[in-house]
Amino acid sequence: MPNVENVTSKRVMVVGGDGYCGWATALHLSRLGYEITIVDNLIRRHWDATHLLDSLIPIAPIDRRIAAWQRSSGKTIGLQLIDVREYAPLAAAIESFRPDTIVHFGQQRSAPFSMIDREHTVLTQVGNLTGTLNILYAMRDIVPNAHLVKLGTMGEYGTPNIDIEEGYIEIEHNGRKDVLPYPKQPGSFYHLSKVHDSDNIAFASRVWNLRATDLNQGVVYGLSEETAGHPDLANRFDYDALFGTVLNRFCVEAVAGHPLTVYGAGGQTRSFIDLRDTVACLELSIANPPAPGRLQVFNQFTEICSVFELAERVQRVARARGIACTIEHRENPRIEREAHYYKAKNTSLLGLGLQPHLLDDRTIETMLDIAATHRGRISPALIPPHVGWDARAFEATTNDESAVAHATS
Ligand code: NAD
Ligand code: USQ
Repeated sequence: MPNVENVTSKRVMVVGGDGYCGWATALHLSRLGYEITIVDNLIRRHWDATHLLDSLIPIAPIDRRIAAWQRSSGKTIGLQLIDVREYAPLAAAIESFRPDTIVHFGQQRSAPFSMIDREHTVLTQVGNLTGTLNILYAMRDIVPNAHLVKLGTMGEYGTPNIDIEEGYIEIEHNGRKDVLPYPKQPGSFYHLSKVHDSDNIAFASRVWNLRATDLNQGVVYGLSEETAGHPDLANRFDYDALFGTVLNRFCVEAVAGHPLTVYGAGGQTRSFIDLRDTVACLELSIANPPAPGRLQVFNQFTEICSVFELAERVQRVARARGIACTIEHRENPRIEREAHYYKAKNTSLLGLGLQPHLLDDRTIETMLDIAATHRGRISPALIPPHVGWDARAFEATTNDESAVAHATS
């Protein structure tokens, strides 16, 4: 456990601190003794309402969450209801709080949401890039020694037929060598927004001598410890087809008696991380800022697994608990490789001391228990995917019942 007295960063601004990763991180850092201010415009709650979605676990309004944390921990968390796409309020918040670290989770983070239509693509890319650019300018002009810890994503790399390095790769070309940014081939307009962000942050770090860390995080699952103490501290748990991530979805589907929705063949291989490790990675990244001028990149995941293997693991654990559980290969709404090479490096955070919570049966059981506890809130209508990467082709196939795939036991 790091002692906050020994690290230079004490004031941390958590942008997106009302969200899944952000709320868990804010509480974790607050418990460790960091002074925390959350910046959030609560737009994710608005998007949920607009798309008729709801977190499986009910979440309290942000002011009640913060009050509950103060009662249970004795610690205060500041709150600024600010949209980081607006420069003036963001600059004022940074001027008054003067953070040592700005952790940036505050973006539109769903790949399917970004592929709904032109408006959602523009909203995702313009919104995500604008927020990051505003933060970079505010750092340059107000807190040039602060450290930006920015959430990127493993999906920035795509699925190349060579090993994935951490941000940079040494290339020899025509007899000369250089260490260059790793090539990016992301799979959605959302993932592309993270690639553009990475380039913008690398450039700003270089020309303005800023300190920044890009955390290329894998798919997150589960819950962290600090949110367990009181219902008002509870974290969101998304299982719907827009924002739900794959393992959270499979666990809810198993409990709901819905076949596990493997898209296509299921050979899509991805990197994964438990939310308990996400908060630990944030703690380690904050404590280990880079020298100014060069973007530091960490791959933030603990294991690699195909979607079908994941479904089989959930099915095995569910069946052992007496839950009848089937796996369904659905028409894939995404355009992505369903069988491919995948090997990615994640040694930096392990080298800094990360002790991973690997996905074991106990963790899956805990997630099935969460789903069972909130069974009455599961809406089966939220499970089937309804956004396709090629909308016209996807609508044509999903309207044809015979094309929606078969169940396997
Ligand atoms: P989330 O949707 O639960 O939370 C995002 C939060 O940011 C919300 O509270 C939202 O209101 C806020 N926000 C969005 N736009 C904002 C703006 N313009 N101004 C202020 N606040 C804004 O998302 P999450 O799952 O917690 O993800 C957090 C970050 O981590 C995202 O950047 C995401 O890309 C990245 N990430 C998430 C995962 C995952 O599996 N959840 C995996 C890899 C990377
Ligand atoms: N998938 C299924 N069935 C489902 C849901 C998903 O087979 O019911 C498949 C998808 O086709 C995909 C994989 O599972 O191949 C992962 O999908 P996901 O929705 O869990 O994750 P993704 O869209 O990549 O996005 C999530 C977060 C995003 C984050 C990303 C990390 O929403 O914010 O950036 O995970 S990563 O994938 O490493 O880029």
